[in-house]
Amino acid sequence: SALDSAKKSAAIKAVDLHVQNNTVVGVGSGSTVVYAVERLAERVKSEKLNIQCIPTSFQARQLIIQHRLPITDLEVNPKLDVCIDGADEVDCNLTLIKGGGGCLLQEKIVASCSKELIIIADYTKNSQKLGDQYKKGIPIEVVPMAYVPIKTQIENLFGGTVELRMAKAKAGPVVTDNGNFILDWKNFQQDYDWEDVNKKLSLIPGVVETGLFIKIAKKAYFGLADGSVKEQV
Ligand code: DER
Repeated sequence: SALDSAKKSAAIKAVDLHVQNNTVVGVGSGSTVVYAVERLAERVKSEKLNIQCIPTSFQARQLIIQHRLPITDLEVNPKLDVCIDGADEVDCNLTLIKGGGGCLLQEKIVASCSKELIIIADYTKNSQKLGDQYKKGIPIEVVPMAYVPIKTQIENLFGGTVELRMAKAKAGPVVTDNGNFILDWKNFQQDYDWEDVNKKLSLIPGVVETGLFIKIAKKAYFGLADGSVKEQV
């Protein structure tokens, strides 16, 4: 599909421009990153590249292992050269919504340990303001016992509606790789000062991490329907 070829072209561009010999690369989560891991495996094989990969989820871990790429972790490599990851939406300031795949906590941790976070996405993620195209809400990872008071607190402080993310292939709520729940904050005001909102959200007891990535991403590559790639810095 046009969307898949858009994802693939963004992924190839990012891997080819940001990964070289001896790079320690953070591997993000979601569907776009699959193309990046495939490109990494291709280049390791053809160029005999020596790289090490750090996963940001069980899914990323499986991808790295399936492609027989060298795997490491933050204990051994607490500083990475680059993290390549997807996003649910990117605004004009390179502020991201992440967590659509429920992996935001480890994604943000690994991104914070990387010299640069490079975002790869298809054209549907390229917005002016958060909320223009992505309607599933801002994901917030929370300690399960506190999800109701946190939901109430967010709605009282900032408006909108907060929903507990329910699983599709399992009865009950989604449980993250870290044993937590995800709240999705929908119908939020689009002209918020996201840095201020993010700080206030993070201070609510029981909030583990938010899907707002502010001043973290260095660059975004958007694959377009015609196979070309648009860059945003
Ligand atoms: O959960 C995440 O943050 C992922 O990066 C995800 O949002 C991107 O998913 P996609 O590449 O499948 O659109």
